[in-house]
Amino acid sequence: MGKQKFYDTALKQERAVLVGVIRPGETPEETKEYLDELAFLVDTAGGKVEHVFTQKMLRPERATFVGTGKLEEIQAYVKSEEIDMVVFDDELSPSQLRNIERELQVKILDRSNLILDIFAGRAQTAQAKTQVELAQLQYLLPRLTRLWTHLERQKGGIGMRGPGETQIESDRRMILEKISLLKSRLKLIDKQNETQRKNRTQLIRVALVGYTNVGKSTIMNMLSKSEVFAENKLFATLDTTVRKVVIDNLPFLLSDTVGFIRKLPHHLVECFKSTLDEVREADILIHVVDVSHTSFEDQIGVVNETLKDLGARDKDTIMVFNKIDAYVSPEPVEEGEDHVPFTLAEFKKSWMAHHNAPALFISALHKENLEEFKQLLYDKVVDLHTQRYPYDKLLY
Ligand SMILES: Nc1nc2c(ncn2[C@@H]2O[C@H](COP(=O)(O)OP(=O)(O)OP(=O)(O)O)[C@@H](O)[C@H]2O)c(=O)[nH]1
Ligand SMILES: [Mg+2]
Repeated sequence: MGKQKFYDTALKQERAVLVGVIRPGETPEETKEYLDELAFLVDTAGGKVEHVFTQKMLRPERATFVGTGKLEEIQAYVKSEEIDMVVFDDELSPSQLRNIERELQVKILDRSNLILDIFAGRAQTAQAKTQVELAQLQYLLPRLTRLWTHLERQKGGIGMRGPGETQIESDRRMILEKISLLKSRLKLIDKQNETQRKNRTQLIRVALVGYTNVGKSTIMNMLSKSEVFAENKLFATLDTTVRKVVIDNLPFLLSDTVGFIRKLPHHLVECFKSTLDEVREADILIHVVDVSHTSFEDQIGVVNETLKDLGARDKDTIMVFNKIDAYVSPEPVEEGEDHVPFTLAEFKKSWMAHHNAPALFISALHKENLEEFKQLLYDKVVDLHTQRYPYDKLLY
């Protein structure tokens, strides 16, 4: 697997601080999880997290997201430590963004535009590029005024209002035109893809789904001997890849798609719906879980919710608990002992094995228990294939 240089490391690495609000009822572990994930996103985007600010609040402040005192604290830190950007864990409203930017005088990002930025850097095909650009413009549109207030401040207020508004208006018109252009381009691409999919006859379609970074592409590569880009960064995969896989003379189609994440920006989900057609139209889903991740249970929940959004929740599903090599038990088995890795037998006895769907425990990286996985997949595909094409010679 070739490692791809994603961002130009010759550029100075941007120094970031994170800001999160702790809501009532949230445990310290949950808060840590959320902010660790945000830090991983910053890392994926090429930045370096220097500090994390949190504030306990019932709900974020309407004007500045965090309270005035906290904002002053952040401001002092940003100044003294020469911070380049401040990243908020939730989507900021256009006015929050404007107010915070005025106070802090550095680049302000929220979770949504951080994810959009990563997506923009990852997109390879025309389809993904168009989808990301569309989502970015839709994100930008209500926030246009912010750009203009900068100029206003520099040039002084009186007499600027008129030309200012005109400028915003023409920018907005340009963006709206671009949005409709991108939408029609996407429609065309969708049509082409649909025709392509229709042409794939008589093959059962299996889709790998799961949270980002759980090992979907690694499994795809292992099963199909292909070379899909996989690495320990979020959203390594944006474009859907479909491969013909053969197990014991039985061919079927396997697709690898974009990973899901908590609080995925709404526009992005909308724009990526067509990429996710493979999931929506699949016969069988392989729901991959990174069992070594401390919040893998939450991740399963996020994936199930996203599948529900896509209308794909009720499909035949195989749960694959991956990365068993990296799993350590949450509690010491015996007093005084350290956390120990689970054995395969222990996994099979755990609650995970008694999920509603058939469950499997593997390590894609160490090629552990793959035979059982292949066998289960094979059985499922044969079942469906015989139901659907009872007279097909292929299987006899
Ligand atoms: N320890 C361990 N690491 C694994 C295993 N399978 C995959 N990984 C690693 O997990 C990281 C993510 O793997 P990918 O296959 O890129 O994950 P993905 O689900 O395709 O991720 P996105 O495309 O970003 O959503 C890589 O660094 C893999 O080497 C495993 O069984 N054990
Ligand atoms: Mg991937």
